[in-house]
Amino acid sequence: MISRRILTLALLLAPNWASPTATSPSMLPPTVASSSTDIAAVQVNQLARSALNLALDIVINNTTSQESGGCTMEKLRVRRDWRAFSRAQKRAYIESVLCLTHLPSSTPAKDARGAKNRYDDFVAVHIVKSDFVHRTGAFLSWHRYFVHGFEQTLRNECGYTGDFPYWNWGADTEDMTKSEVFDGSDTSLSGNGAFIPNQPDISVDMAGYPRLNFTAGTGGGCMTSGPFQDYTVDMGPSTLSMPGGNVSSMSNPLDYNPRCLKRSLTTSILQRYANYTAIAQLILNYHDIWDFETVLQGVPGSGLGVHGGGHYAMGGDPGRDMDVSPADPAFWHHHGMIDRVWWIWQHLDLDDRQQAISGTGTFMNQPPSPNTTLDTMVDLGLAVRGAPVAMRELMSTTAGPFCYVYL
Ligand SMILES: [Cu+2]
Repeated sequence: MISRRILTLALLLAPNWASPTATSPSMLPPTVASSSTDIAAVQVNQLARSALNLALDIVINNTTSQESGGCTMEKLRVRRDWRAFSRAQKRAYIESVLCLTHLPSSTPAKDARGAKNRYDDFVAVHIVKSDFVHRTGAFLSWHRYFVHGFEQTLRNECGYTGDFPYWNWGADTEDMTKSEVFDGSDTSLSGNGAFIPNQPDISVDMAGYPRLNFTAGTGGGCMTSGPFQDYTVDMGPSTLSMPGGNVSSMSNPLDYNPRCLKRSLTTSILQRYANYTAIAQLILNYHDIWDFETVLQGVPGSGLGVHGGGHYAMGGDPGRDMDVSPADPAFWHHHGMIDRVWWIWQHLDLDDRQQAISGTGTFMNQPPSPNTTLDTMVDLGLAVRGAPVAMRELMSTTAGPFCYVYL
């Protein structure tokens, strides 16, 4: 029986589904990023389409299912732009995230006193691992595993059956408050925080590099609408950039410190760092994994990259807190897109890029530590119990523990 999923994918891939190798010149993916964001938007789509074709070829031609950890067309999941979700699909996703916040935590109080519910388990492990999974060789793959672990938990413990979403940054650079992710409607992840006037600029200090300064944004206070209005951030702050340049942190960020979720949507940051041209440039201009992941995370002292850009554009608390950032439910949408960009980049040259790793095991190699390799073991702590896995298992989205592609 041909599964409906294959059929759906076939329709999505038309017209070049029938003969993916007979690509006409106009269908060739671009090699130079356009400075026009409108054209760059089309380019990013073309690049994603070509990655999808390649990924599907691999899954379809994979006859021995062990080779790919059992990823077949029947099992393959498709991650989609939040804007392409129907209202009902958005509600189902939101309900499942809220469901996690109502399930008991599986983290013992001795490990994280502030982990009060199942959602918090993911925040706790991110706080604990933060210095080992940011600006390290494990950044991209650990977060791929982390997002997947969250997705599996939504499915296994909250009955979620829909697709996993991503936040397509480039679509929201006109006005973040109108974003389908952040517009405050009942199908969003809630909106802006209440406006706090006269806030000084945000000033980001990164390990002694020149500071980066940004406007404090259009909110700053507790969120005033949407499904997560009553949601509580339970841990942190840990590394929270405050207006005025200070960093706020608890002596133990795993302690219980319940407070509202604050946002300060800052379109100018998203526009500067995560517009379609920036996305296309990131994918097309950097051929080495070190360059790619450094630009993606922001070259220290010179920019935020798409990664920091997305987090700081959400703003507020924990949006500007590297360690506690998953406590904002939009974290998963943002990191879905981070993973998608990496996935597209990998598929431009799978031979050289699929298994490419660069970096050590500590944040900006402080303190110095050995290089991360394909044999380095990583885990998700108590959020998703299970044996640690080797980095090599996390490099393909259609092998190892994964079986998904992006539209
Ligand atoms: Cu992170």
